[in-house]
Amino acid sequence: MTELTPVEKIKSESRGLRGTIAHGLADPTTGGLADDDAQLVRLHGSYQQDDRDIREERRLQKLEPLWRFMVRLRLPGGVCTPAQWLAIDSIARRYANESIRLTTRQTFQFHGIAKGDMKASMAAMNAELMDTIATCGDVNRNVIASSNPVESPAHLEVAELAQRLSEHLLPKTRAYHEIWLDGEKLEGTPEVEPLYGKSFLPRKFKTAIAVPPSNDVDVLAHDLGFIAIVEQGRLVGFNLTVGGGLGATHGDPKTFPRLADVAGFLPVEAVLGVAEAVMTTQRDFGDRTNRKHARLKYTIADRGLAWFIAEVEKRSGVTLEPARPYAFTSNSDRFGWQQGFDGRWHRTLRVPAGRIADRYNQPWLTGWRELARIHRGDFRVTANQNATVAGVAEADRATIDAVIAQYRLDAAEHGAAVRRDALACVSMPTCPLAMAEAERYLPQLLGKLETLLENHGVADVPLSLRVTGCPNGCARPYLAEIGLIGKAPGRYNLHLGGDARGERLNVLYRENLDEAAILAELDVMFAGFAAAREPDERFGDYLWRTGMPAA
Ligand code: SRM
Ligand code: SF4
Repeated sequence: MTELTPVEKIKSESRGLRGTIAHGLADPTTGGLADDDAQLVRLHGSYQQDDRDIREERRLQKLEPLWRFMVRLRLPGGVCTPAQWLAIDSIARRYANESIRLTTRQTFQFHGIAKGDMKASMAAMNAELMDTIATCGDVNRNVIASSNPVESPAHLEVAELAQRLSEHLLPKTRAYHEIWLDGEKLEGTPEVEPLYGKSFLPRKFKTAIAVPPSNDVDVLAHDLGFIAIVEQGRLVGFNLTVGGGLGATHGDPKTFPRLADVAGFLPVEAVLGVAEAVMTTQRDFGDRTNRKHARLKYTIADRGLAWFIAEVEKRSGVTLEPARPYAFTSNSDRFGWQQGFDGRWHRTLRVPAGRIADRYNQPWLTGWRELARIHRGDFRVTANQNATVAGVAEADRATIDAVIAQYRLDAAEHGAAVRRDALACVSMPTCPLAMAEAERYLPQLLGKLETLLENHGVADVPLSLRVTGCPNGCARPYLAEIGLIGKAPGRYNLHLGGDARGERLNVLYRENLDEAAILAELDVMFAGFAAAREPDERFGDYLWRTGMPAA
């Protein structure tokens, strides 16, 4: 038998995710945690990182890496109140690196929190009823859902379901409260982890709910997904999707991005039971001997969809019906004011790469704080790294607009259309897995692409560009019309041909290109696109129609 991975031992011997984290937090001789605890702390929503910009300098000075923590909030459906936003702002200013990072899975990240400030940060989140439980690690992560707030009653139901699903699939250990919030220790009381057992899941597990025609959550990129079926204005159930996932390793064909399969239809009341069955099937059959082969997508690819569905039906007692018709039209966000079914207004604002900080001529951290001070609805974080000021009364729109104008919060919405849909993962300097820049490279790249697109007269055509610093795919680059996937500093693999609905993977076109080569390739293709484009045709569709250029 092949051996279990070391992470399996760490989880199963962790005493319900406690390990020696509490002890490590109190140890003033290092800014980090013991190796095993650094793994475990992920299941509490934090990653130990160091600043890679100064890693070498510190090594030469024989100093330990400058350990800091990235902390990710649990925010089902991306919903947060103004009071919560103000707490997030204050944590970012006081304990983190004075920025807030909106993620591709609808939540907030803080970067740069020192070990000594971790408990105070967690307490500040808890004071506003926020936690970070299970946002990282081998558990069901933050549940995401179509973020358009109250476009219809079905959207409201889905937002509420995201919350319930998240709660339902949470680990039950009290370790989080004990370690971070000085909660009472339940000495001697054996804890039962009904859904996870001692070893939790073989790998991360992600859940999303989409409400067609919007696929703003890229539901097919998730291990578990639900596509809302609305008939005669009523949410009647969901099409279940299983086995999506994007992470891959350069040069290892056994790893691959995979779109989820649509497995069948289920009524609303069956969702929690079926979700549990999908997750526990993966818990019991996922590969615990190889973390590169441990996601649900590989379990399904190896054993077959029919086997998987039969197992889920057996566990849940639910027989899936044939999938019902649905159609996605877009996986991007809609900017500008939108009116919901209840008459209230929603304003999604573009946040490039999800980073909200005060920069020269762009005081966005302060601007968003001012919005939170006056706003009487709620905020929604979108899975495209943007945020929505949601639930605004007609009478309040002018005040919101004034703050937006004062702090230039809409500055990123101007220029070529590609600026509005582009995504970039965090990458350098905090991500330990980054091979190339992403977030910090995006502004420069967009400027150059914009010039090319303008030269060819197609700058107004929507275009999805997604850049990541490595093949793990955190900005879902494999679904973009143009995906750039980091290979080495300044070099990327160029992927082409995603659609604009999150339903088609792109293909690797050229490897290891520098910027000049990328722009040269795209220049030729944009010229062809401009000349031969059919009405309303997107770049990715054009490439397929005209025969994808051979690599
Ligand atoms: Fe991710 C690991 C950031 C969404 C696939 N991801 C990481 C880590 C934690 C690096 C690490 O393991 O040490 C990155 C932290 C960087 C930093 O400094 O903040 C990181 N991932 C992110 C975020 C912040 C990217 C962003 O720019 O928004 C996203 C946080 C989402 C959230 O709120 O939970 C993020 N990651 C994704 C997505 C997109 C999605 O889920 O829709 C994917 C692809 C989908 C998927 O999971 O297949 C993704 N992240 C990965 C993987 C590859 C997993 C795999 O199956 O191979 C890793 C590496 C790993 O798990 O070993 C990873
Ligand atoms: Fe880091 Fe790679 Fe994810 Fe980017 S895609 S955040 S470089 S793990």
